[in-house]
This record gives sequence, C-alpha cells and structure tokens, in this order.
Amino acid sequence: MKIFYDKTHCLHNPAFEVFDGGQRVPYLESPERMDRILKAIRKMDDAEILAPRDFGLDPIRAVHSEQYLTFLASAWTEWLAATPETAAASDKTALMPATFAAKRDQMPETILGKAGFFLLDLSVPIVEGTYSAALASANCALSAAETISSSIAPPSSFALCRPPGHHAGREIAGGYCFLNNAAIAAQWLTRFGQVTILDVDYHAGNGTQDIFYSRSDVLTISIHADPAFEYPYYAGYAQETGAGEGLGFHRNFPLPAGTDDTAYLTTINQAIALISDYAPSSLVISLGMDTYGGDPLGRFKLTREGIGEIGHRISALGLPTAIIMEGGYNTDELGENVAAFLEHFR
Ligand code: OKP
Ligand code: ZN
Repeated sequence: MKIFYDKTHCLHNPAFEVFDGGQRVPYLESPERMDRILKAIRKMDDAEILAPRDFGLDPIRAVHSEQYLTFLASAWTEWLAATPETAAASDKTALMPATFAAKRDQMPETILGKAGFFLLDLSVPIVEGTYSAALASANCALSAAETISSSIAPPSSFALCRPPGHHAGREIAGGYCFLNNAAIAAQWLTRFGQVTILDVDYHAGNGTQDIFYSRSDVLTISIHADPAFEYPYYAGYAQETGAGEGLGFHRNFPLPAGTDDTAYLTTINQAIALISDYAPSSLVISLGMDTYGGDPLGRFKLTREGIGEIGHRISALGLPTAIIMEGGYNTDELGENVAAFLEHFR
C-alpha cells in the first residue's frame, strides 16, 4: 500500500490548547502521534512510504473560501505585527481568540477579530508553521486520492495527515483541523464520478457535513459520539440529512457513550448498505482511532479486534479507497490500531 507522509507537520507544534473549564493543557494532537503510526506501519509487509506531490492551491480552493485561505496564510505574520512581544514567545503563546462569531455577516479587520471569525473553538491555536503543515497534510490526502484513481495501482492508499481535517468547514477551523483533507481529496475525486466519504472518527465530521451538505455528488456519512453530549455539539444529529439537491445525501449515526464493538459493527453494516446503494466510483475514509477504549478524548469501548473488523467490512466493498488519518489520542496504542485497520486493504 502507498502511504503518503510529510514531516512538515512538525512545524505545527503549539505548546497548549484550552480545555473545558479554561484549563491550559499540553496540545494533545501532538507530532509524536505520527512517529507512533509510522513505527507500526513500517512493520507491515507492503507499506511503501512516499512524499506527497504538491498539488498547488486550486484543489484546496475548490473546498475552502478565498478569504479563509488568505486568513490562514497571513494569520501568523499579522499576529506578529500586531503583538510582537506576545507572538515572539511562541513556545508559550499562539494566536488564539477570546471572542467567537455567533453572527458571521461581516469579517472584522484586526487579526484577533478575524481569528474569532474563522476559528470555532480553543483547540486550533495558530503558530508560525500551522499553514505550511496544513498544506502538506492536504497534499498527502490529494496524493492518496490520485493514487487510487489510476487503474493500474492497488485500489487503496493511506494519507498520514496531520493536522487532521474533518472539523474544518468551508471557512472555519476547529477541533485541531484547519484544512479538510478528506473533503479536498473527495472533491478532487469527483472528476471520475460520485464519491462517498465515510467518517469513522469518534467525533462527528461537522466540517465535512458543512462542505457537502447541499450536494448529491458526494454522499457523506459519519458515525460518532452523539453531539448531544460530545464535541462538536452543534452538528452530527440524526435528523440532519442534507439540504436542497443534497437532501438525503448526508447521514449521521450518533451513538451513546460506552458503545462497544457489537453496537458499532451493527452501525457499520447500515453505513455499508448505504454506500452499496449509492455505488460511488471511489471511497474516502476519515479514519479516527479515538473510538478505541480508553482514548483520552473518547468514551467508546472499541477493541483492536473490533477496529480490524471495521476495516475488513469496509474493504469488502471493493471500492478504490483513500484512507485519511484524523484523530486518535492514545498515543501508545495508536500505531497498532491504525495497522489493525489498514491490514485489510491492498
Ligand atoms: C478532533 B478529532 C476537550 C475538548 C475537545 C476538541 C476535540 C477535537 C477532536 N473536552 N476539543 O475529531 O479527533
Ligand atoms: Zn476525533
């Protein structure tokens, strides 16, 4: 299997994020996550680790708005110019707003105003290397998409994306995500026909939902912890099924805390049936390992065997599949869990 990885992700290394109750904690979405996954993947027989190709900005512009991309590209420089002393202490600080836009009619002029406009929460601190890392991550996803579109290549590929992407909407960052890698890959693949994105991260793929909500050429499905009790709280409900032309082409499967292998696999079967009926020309998987029992951000109880079985059932669809890395924060178990899932793809 071709695996795309770019060490540029290391440039996105904020010192902290802010948890519930205002606690400043070390950034959980750490560069070390990638080291652990690479270590496990290198042990797999057919793993071929490659650098991504640079696709330029056009495939990213097809998903994100121009004013959002301009913000991401210049945020750090503007922050540095506005507050040179604060920004210079970047081992302790980052661009992070304290106000958020409940109403989004007007983009403010100043960098803190813009940060509140384009950032959804306190888990997307922007540092000097954030934009470069996000671009490299998107290029990994695009390279994985390109790989599966060739009829001579094996039908699946893996993008070792960091930062992750599924919480990033058309013009908003949130939940460790800046560019929506899976959406960018899926959009690129629509040139060959209909695409499905299946999101198996523990958290609802609210960014992906936002991007394709009114479209019927990309079926989006997310299986996740019920947003009634879990982040991202404001999207991912079962009654949200798309709008306009896209009505019926988005599906959410919210599940309770404590969900185990058996309950999850029942839901995976429902998702697989929807994908079979839709008969897409390719499949993009948003792969999160925070469904694993004991994940520091998750409340599901999946085992490694369960994760393997999910991979097995999805691979049985026999579709060209680009697997895109999202979350998973039990760093010690992360690599082996990813390997257990990937093992079923060729
Ligand atoms: C990203 B991905 C802690 C606050 C949660 C954001 C979680 C983002 C998850 N109580 N902060 O979907 O794995
Ligand atoms: Zn997650």
